[in-house]
Amino acid sequence: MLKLYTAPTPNGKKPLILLEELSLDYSIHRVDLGKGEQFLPDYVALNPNSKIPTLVDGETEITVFESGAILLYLAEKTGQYLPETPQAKYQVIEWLMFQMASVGPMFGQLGHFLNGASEPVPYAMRRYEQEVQRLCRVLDGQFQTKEFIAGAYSIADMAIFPWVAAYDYLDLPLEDYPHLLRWFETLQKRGAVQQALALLS
Ligand SMILES: N[C@@H](CCC(=O)N[C@@H](CS)C(=O)NCC(=O)O)C(=O)O
Repeated sequence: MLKLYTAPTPNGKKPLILLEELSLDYSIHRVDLGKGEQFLPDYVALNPNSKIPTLVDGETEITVFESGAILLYLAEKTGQYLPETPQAKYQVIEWLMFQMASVGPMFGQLGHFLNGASEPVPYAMRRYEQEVQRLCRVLDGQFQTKEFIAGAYSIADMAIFPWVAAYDYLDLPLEDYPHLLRWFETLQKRGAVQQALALLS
């Protein structure tokens, strides 16, 4: 049995989308971030960084933290959503890394300075807004010629989707990026994506 420790945040939704796409048998263990449950010793033993998500695979007794690593683990375990041929596989991995290193941190910081900062910091708001806009242009350019981020639907799309889905919270005018919007609406219509979002709502 797979156990997913998660919460209703963009990073927390990524592995849920994959679990739903794979129709795997799994259970959800909600970590209440507001109550600081991510800092409890039992949880820190699973995830030394005190963040969600974390996956525990009871079959292999492997524990994986970092959402990108969880996506790779499940894709490799099942042989799905990560191509086998090296060129196609590394195209997925490069966009997954792009999400983990750029989209997640920059969108996250913009969300913080727009909605969560204890005082307004105009410089930080401007800096992260510009960087998020730049990243959206990169995504828009890729979706101009590709149906999905690395060609076929993959774990890289599942990693990017929850951050783009936070467009409202980020004051992000998605209509300025027509190809990104087309991709977003395609994913939004997938049953597994809708099911994953509903599970945490
Ligand atoms: N790079 C990590 C980031 C995880 C992360 O930042 N999780 C946030 C929620 S989206 C969290 O657990 N925050 C709780 C805290 O910072 O105390 C991943 O992708 O798994």
